[in-house]
Amino acid sequence: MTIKTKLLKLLILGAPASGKGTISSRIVKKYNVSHVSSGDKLRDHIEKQTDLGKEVKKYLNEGKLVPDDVMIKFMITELNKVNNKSWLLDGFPRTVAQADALWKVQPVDVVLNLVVPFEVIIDRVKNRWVHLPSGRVYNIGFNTPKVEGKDDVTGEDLVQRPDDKPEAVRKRLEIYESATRPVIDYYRNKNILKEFEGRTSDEIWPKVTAYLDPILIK
Ligand code: G5P
Ligand code: MG
Repeated sequence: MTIKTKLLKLLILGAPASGKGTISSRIVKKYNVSHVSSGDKLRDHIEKQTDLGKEVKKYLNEGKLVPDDVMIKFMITELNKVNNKSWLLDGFPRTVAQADALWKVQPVDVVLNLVVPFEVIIDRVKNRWVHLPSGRVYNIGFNTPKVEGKDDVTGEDLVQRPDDKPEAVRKRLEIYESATRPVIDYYRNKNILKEFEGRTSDEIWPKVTAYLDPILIK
């Protein structure tokens, strides 16, 4: 049974590896919204070796942010492709300049912020495996793939992300603190921010549904 939902613009924030992708896929399944993940889309361009992929590859590999002008143009185009469906944006905006640009064209309705301790995050990235074409993500011991190194749905190879190397993870956490933390305040000041704390996605998920059910279900 699909749940009838209102058309809304949702956003999920959180540090690298805080579980944005994991919680997003559960939201997509339960509420039938479109997941628009900037990181997944960029990795897909890199994999397909498009012009954009070639331009952004070094930023992703080193854990640095892709310049605002490139990201804003790319993500606003991607959002405009979603028709007549609620969307859930993940990974964008990551700077106040991006948040401002988005607000001017697509003001979001609801912002979820995942708050997970940094020591938990560092542990997770070591065990993360991804299926690049779909963005499906696994973690050994949490959601272990049925066959080691293979995607559950397609049976294709899983890979580790180059930016999950310890040095790149450190860089991503540093950038998160300096550039992305102000984005949380940006939405707090607009009174549309809701924070969810926990050490695991299973602990966070019931809190998310308790909050979203009354907002999203008709
Ligand atoms: P991304 O792709 O947006 P990040 O760094 O923000 O990358 P990431 O790493 O994708 O975020 P996540 O989505 O928050 O993490 O987390 P996840 O993948 O769901 O979970 C992390 C791991 O933990 C997984 O293996 C998952 O299975 C596991 N896990 C989840 N919950 C649990 C649990 O409860 N227990 C356990 N044990 N495991 C669990 O951005 C990547 C790069 O793209 C560029 C930048 O270069 C960026 O570094 N980029 C941008 N640049 C500029 N502006 C933007 N807007 C950009 N967007 C992307
Ligand atoms: Mg992600």
